[in-house]
Amino acid sequence: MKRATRAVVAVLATTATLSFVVQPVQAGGKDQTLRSAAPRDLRIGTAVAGGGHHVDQPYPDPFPNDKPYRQVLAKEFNSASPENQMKWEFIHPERNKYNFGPADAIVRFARDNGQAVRGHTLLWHSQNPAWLNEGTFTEAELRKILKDHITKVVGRYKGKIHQWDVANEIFNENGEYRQENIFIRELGPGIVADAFRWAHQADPKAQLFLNDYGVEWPGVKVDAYETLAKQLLAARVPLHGFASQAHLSMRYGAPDQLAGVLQRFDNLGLKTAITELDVRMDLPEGGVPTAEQLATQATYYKTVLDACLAVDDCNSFTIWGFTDKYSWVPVFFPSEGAATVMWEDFTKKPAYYALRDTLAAARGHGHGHGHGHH
Ligand code: 9MR
Repeated sequence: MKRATRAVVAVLATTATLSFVVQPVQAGGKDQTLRSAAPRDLRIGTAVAGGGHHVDQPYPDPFPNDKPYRQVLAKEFNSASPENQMKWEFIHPERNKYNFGPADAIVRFARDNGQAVRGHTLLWHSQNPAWLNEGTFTEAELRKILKDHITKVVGRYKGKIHQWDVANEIFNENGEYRQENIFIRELGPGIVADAFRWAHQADPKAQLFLNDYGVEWPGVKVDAYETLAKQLLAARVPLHGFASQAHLSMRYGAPDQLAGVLQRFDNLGLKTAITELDVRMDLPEGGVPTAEQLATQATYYKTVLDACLAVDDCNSFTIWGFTDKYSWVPVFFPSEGAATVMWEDFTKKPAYYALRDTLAAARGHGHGHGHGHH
């Protein structure tokens, strides 16, 4: 976030002009938004709701149907991450059939609203289609399936994706390669490097990331990523970044060592990012958080943002949904919730203001002269 480079001055000038056009509300005053308050070199993103857990909920598909939701999405954010719409089971439901419509719609919306897109994800153990999980393939076939998928999906959005989560959650809590990942299990861990190479061939400008949860504190999982990152870089594999998802629970402390973790990857020359931040809490009887809980939640959000702001090349900060209306949290953790920065009616919680004020202060203190975005 801090370094200035000549090469990006032109890019920044373009970005500045663009954001003036699409964003009449400038930094300062009560009309400030997250994106208008943010330093120019920091993308502020959200997951775009659809697919996954939403499919079983009693509401229409959020992104295409909820107009007020789309308005807040456009106004507050300058980065968008398809929550499920680019995952294998969604975008590649049958072996010879791709379903690009919903992802295309998000990419178009992002372009129309001056937003970057984070692609999610290409190599993961979860949310893979039955034809893949249950098929019987030779090693050569499986390898070709992965290569074709990456080539096709990344290639379709060439030039339109800022960052791709190429490899998602590839290590378990002990820092071992996850054997649930069909590609790693059947083809060996070397497939990770190939996934990065194929993604780079398909879109040479996209920044390619490793992405995981449980890396907010130092430990064996972070060590495993650091070792892998060094190996990949030594082998000249096109790896560009390391991301912390940051799915947090107030049952555990705030991640006060996160800046140090990100710095270890920054030291390797990698970009870093926060990709899926939310902060869940145990809901009291009646389901309404106390003022104290909301204040604590705000400090967790701020801790994570401060960590990103403290590290030079942390250029992308994404929350995993902005409204409790569509959060994955209560569906997966029944006694917990209220994890996002806005209530169901899009009114703002203390956590929203903590983010906005912290962004505005960072911008005021001369951030915004760091690396640009292509
Ligand atoms: O938010 C996503 C939800 O809609 C899906 O049902 C769920 C299924 O695994 O995945 C959620 O997103 C996950 C993300 O893709 C990877 N990191 C953890 C996220 C929360 O589970």
